[in-house]
Amino acid sequence: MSQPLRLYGLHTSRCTQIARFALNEKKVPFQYVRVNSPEHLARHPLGKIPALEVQGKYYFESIAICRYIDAISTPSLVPADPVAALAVNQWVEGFIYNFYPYAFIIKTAAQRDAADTTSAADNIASAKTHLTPILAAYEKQLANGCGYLAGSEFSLADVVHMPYLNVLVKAVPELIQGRVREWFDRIAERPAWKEVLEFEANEPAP
Ligand SMILES: N[C@@H](CCC(=O)N[C@@H](CS)C(=O)NCC(=O)O)C(=O)O
Repeated sequence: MSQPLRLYGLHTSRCTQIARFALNEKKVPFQYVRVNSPEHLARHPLGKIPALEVQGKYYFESIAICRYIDAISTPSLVPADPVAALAVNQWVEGFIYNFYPYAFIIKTAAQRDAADTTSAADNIASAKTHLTPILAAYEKQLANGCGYLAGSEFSLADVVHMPYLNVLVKAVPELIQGRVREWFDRIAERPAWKEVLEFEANEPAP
């Protein structure tokens, strides 16, 4: 690789954490650039984070960034075998369409908690109602005894969930129980994830 990759983001951003976790897992060298300013609009069409700079061009969407990171280094987070890849990708897409929308509501409401307690509590209660059957499906899937969401190998399906699971474990611990909690604890032991948390803890507040 001629130029190092640059990850533009913020330590408190869960989407930045998804990309950072993948970079750490794959031991891909990168420079982190802290972003908190309007100039960032030039790097991301919607001014959001993260963005990844590759050979002087900017790319966005944390999971697309993870897939690029996966393609340039080993071991793979998505298996080559089409059926095994399908097993991983159904849970990655499931994260985007089923899990993330409600986890995002809880994250946002938990942050606002002090400012607007009543509406934050209403939002959390509604999101919890939606997440309950979704997490029951995760519990059932994890009953396969393989340890990870898509099977016995740690995969992209696990990477994408972790920053939001880490929010839910604190904001709604009653929802993250049983095998889902064991799955979270297993991923939390990974050095690549521990680095994400250490980085979040040590950066100055945004
Ligand atoms: N689906 C996008 C979501 C990006 C996103 O919404 N990022 C948030 C931080 S986690 C952000 O930039 N928020 C600031 C804003 O919307 O202005 C991804 O995964 O990269």
